[in-house]
Amino acid sequence: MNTQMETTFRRGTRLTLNALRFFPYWAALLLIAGMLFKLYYLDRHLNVGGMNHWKWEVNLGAMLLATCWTAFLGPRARITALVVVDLILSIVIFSDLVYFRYFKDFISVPVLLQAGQVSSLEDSISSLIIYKDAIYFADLPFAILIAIWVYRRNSPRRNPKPPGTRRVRLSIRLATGILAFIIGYQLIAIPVAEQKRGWAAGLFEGNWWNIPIYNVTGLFGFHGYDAYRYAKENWLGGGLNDKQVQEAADWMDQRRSLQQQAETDPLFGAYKGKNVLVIQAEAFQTFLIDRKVGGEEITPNLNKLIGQSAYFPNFYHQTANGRTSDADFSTSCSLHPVASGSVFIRFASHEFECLPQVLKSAGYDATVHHAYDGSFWNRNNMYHNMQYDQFYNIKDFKIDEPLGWSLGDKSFLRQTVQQIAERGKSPFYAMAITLSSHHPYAIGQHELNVGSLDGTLLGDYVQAAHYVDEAVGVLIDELKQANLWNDTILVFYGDHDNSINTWDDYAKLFGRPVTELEKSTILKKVPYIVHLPGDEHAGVYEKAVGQMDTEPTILHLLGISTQPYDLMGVSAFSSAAKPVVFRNGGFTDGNVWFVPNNDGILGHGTCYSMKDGSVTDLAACQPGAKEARTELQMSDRIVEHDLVPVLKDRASKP
Ligand code: GP9
Ligand code: MN
Repeated sequence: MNTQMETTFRRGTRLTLNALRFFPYWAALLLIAGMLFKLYYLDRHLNVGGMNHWKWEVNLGAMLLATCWTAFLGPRARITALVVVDLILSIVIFSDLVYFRYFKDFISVPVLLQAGQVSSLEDSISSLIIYKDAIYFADLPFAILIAIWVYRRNSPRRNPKPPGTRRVRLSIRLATGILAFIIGYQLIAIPVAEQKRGWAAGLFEGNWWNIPIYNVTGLFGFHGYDAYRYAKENWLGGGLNDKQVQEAADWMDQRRSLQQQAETDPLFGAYKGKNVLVIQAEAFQTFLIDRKVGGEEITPNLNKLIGQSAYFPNFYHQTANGRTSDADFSTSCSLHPVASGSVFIRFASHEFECLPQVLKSAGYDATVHHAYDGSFWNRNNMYHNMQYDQFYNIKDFKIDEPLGWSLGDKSFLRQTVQQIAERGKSPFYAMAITLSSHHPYAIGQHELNVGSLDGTLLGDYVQAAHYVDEAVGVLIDELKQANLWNDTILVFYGDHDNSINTWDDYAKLFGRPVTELEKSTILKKVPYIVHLPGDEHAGVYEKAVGQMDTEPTILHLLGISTQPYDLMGVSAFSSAAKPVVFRNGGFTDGNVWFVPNNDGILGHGTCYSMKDGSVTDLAACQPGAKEARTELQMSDRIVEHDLVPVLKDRASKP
């Protein structure tokens, strides 16, 4: 019986192997099947809209395109190529996944251009990987074993010629490769064209967000499109036509008239000639303010400062995946960051009208201080372009308090005040960018009793924020000692969220569950504190404002008109209202809060009433959502196509 079974098994194996020789593309099919599973698994994990019914087709199409060329190769070269394709695509999926966990976006070509920064993110990266991710590489050992087996079977020594003459074999390879290419191309082109006729109309022109693009094209399709987009922008002359430039000019004129209202406000110019010190605090969020943990205030110094300042509890960050550099760009230059990568890296040579440049023309000394490598986020080049008089970077600081990524914020802020005082220039504009509270926040600070949050990311974050608050206390003391406190406008804001969305932990910290609306607002709210000399105009200002309103706010206080410039923000102190627009197309005007759906269709978004947090009729959000898209599009035109000098030129002509 046993021998009979063995004979049957052997015969079966021989037949299968012979069949495989007649159809030598089975390995490619195995790879395609494995990769489709990985893409499906990834999609479920990302949870950004689920598999729409076209996604299987576009993913299959992408895989046919990725493998069709291997049909032209002989058996050994083909199997090697397939293993390499498997490895590369698995790395692409895995890298996108890790990147997505932190940035909620995919890696694009501009992001790759800033990849030199990855070594600094090592601690963060390891905290973003989980053991289940091994699944993306689980097939590779088998792929290598199969490759060894194919190699052996096709060794010249054994020389088992595949069936058919050489000419027939070559024709079959050619026909298979071309057919796979045509089918693959159509499997992508037809669904994309179909969706562009429907909900995705304008998506590829607007480019406001990468997630809906992924939802149309699948992951590999997104990367293909992104490479094309980059090539078009940089090498294929994707310039704007006259009508598009005119639209941007008209839009800016409208915004300028809104800004002009601030100039009739009694506060306009009330602090003319005063110094300005702006503190951009790393990942510092509003929910920390006035909150206690273990009976102690997390931010006692900031709470005290708020009592003596103008405080904006409805201030929002407007960053995308350029993180710190995006916050810096939109506050300093009053435009939106770009949807992919960072303006600091992609467009550092373009012309903008940022605070240092504008204030220098009003006689200010302008410096920027950040205790980290000067090339990170391409700061050396961008700050030069922004016309700062000096950039104090890691080389200019004494590392007398090593903490986290570099120097602790206490020493950093102390030395920053010393640097300003040593320059002895007046008036001055200085910007200081803190770093101690950077993800993953484990800087060994344990002053607070965070209870059950001990050892969690949120627990470490709260401890780090408490340390930053102490550093603010040090800063205020130093400013007072240097006799600068009474002549300086101090602005403090957070650069972006902390990338923590473990809502159960937040519920523990708040002592109550987190509402759906809060899950969205918490991640966007960063504190905004403007301390004016003599504690003047202290109070809570409820107006909804965003980072890009900072430059006009400071110009307002100093009495410098925004009219000659192309800025998108409006002073936070002005009663002129405009919505705060987020990079993903969401917005708030203080009354409603719009969260776009991952498919990008306006009608699929969620509209919240901010009064009671309830979901309200989408009609209340739709006009604002359309305007938000236009605002993003106009900003992109100005930033990406270097329109500032063009608009200036037009304005100067009668
Ligand atoms: C490093 C700091 C961190 O210089 O700006 O940047 P981030 O990772 O928050 O964008
Ligand atoms: Mn940051």
